[in-house]
Amino acid sequence: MGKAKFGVFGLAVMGQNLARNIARHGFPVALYNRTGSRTEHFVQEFGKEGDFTPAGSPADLVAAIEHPRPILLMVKAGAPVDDAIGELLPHLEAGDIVIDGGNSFFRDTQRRTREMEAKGLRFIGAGVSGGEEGALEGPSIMPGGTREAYAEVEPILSAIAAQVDGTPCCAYIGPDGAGHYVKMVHNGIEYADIQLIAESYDLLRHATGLESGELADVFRTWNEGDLESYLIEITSQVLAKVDAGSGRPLVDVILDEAAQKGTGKWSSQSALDLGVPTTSISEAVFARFLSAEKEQRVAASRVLPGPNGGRRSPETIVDAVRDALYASKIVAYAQGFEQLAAASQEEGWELDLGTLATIWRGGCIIRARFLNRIRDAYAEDPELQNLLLAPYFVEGLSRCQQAWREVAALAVELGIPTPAFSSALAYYDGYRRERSPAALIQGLRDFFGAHGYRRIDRPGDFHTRWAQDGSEVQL
Ligand code: NBP
Repeated sequence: MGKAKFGVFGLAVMGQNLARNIARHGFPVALYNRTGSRTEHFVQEFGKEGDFTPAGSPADLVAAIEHPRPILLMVKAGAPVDDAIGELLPHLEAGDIVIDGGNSFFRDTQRRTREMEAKGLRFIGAGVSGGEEGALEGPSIMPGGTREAYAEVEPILSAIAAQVDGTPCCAYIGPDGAGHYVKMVHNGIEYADIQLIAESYDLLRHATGLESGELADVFRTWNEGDLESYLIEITSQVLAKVDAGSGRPLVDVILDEAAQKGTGKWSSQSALDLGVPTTSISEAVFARFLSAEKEQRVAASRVLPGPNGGRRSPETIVDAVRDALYASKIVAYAQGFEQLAAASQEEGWELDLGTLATIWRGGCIIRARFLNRIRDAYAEDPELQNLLLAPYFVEGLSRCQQAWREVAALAVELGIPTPAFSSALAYYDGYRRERSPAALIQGLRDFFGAHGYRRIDRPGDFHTRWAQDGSEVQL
């Protein structure tokens, strides 16, 4: 038997399914996992699906693969990635390519790239989206590294990726940490998308009294229009699910504390560093934090008053909530893409935003009809500053903005928190504002801190002696 063409290190859910996907496409795969029983279990369960070579040690894994060796790491992000690289290093040879397919922090990827290249090895930081099912059936893959290293693994990555209209959902992203950065912002957008869906559900549930099964039908209908997407589709499925034990909708017996693994938080932290207002993503992260304060919320619910209820008929608000969701979603994506453009500029990555929209159309969690429109918007105007300004989205926002306002006002009136809807609307109104109140902010900063200000009628920096004679000095 010949040597394997590819190695997979780490056989938890993602590694297993990617290994099976690669083998199903005809590439012989060598396998290794720190805990050997996982490898044995894999071979028993799936060994017949393809040409697999199980390895009992990192040395055996390396020996089983044809040089130059592409080895995919699918281990927990953080220290385990460094541990895995450390175990492989003594056995690797110049030219071998280690691909980190986990959700690694992009700064770690930049460091690992430097360390590996200093040893004559090549490193690809690849974001992989699509969860368990995507890994097996076709994920969206976002590889960052050198172009020549990518060219060597491209045939395998493109083959196993999801395909939309004959185009693989995998493309070269940029140098070093670019792939993991893009995956991080993808996840940030996913947080915002999910939060907006949760707010739509909450508002409809409490304002109209519709039951989960009825709301499942609402989302199913929404999935036939502009909102068509994987997340809307599975929302309808989650809402329709009845708990076998209690007979109640499953969503009603799930504890209302949202967990997170960190990519949304990283995305917000990076946006703050870059000075990009990704309010929708940050509100989504904060909303998860607030949800996790369950005990406090239960206590506060008995003390802090809210408004006096009030119901609306579904006929009056279902379409309005759909429009508010669509408009807010446009803002969330516009903010995410603005962050990607800013990071690209800062890091010198030369990200192609249209390509990102293209490879997110399939395989990944935020896959949606909408991404075709984002791809088209960048194709029509590669210099587009903000997606809100693309003609297609201007039309959508114009159509939805009135309902959006009514929904935000209704949420306030009924005391239903909609931080993502409301902040997206505030961003929209702030962005389309020719003159903002920042003039007063500058005046205040100059008053208490002599920080200076610029004028609209003359060039230069100025300071006013506010507390003295009120005279102006040019700085
Ligand atoms: P996990 O993130 O749960 O990691 C488990 C794997 O890491 C096991 O193979 C485990 O080996 C290995 N590992 C650990 Br933990 N510490 C190690 C160490 N010090 N040295 C070597 N191996 C070590 O697996 P996953 O859910 O399959 O995810 C893999 C990566 O893909 C993660 O970065 C994750 O964030 C990312 N990702 C996950 C999803 C998803 O839907 N789950 C989607 C997209 C991306 P062991 O068996 O010996 O403990």
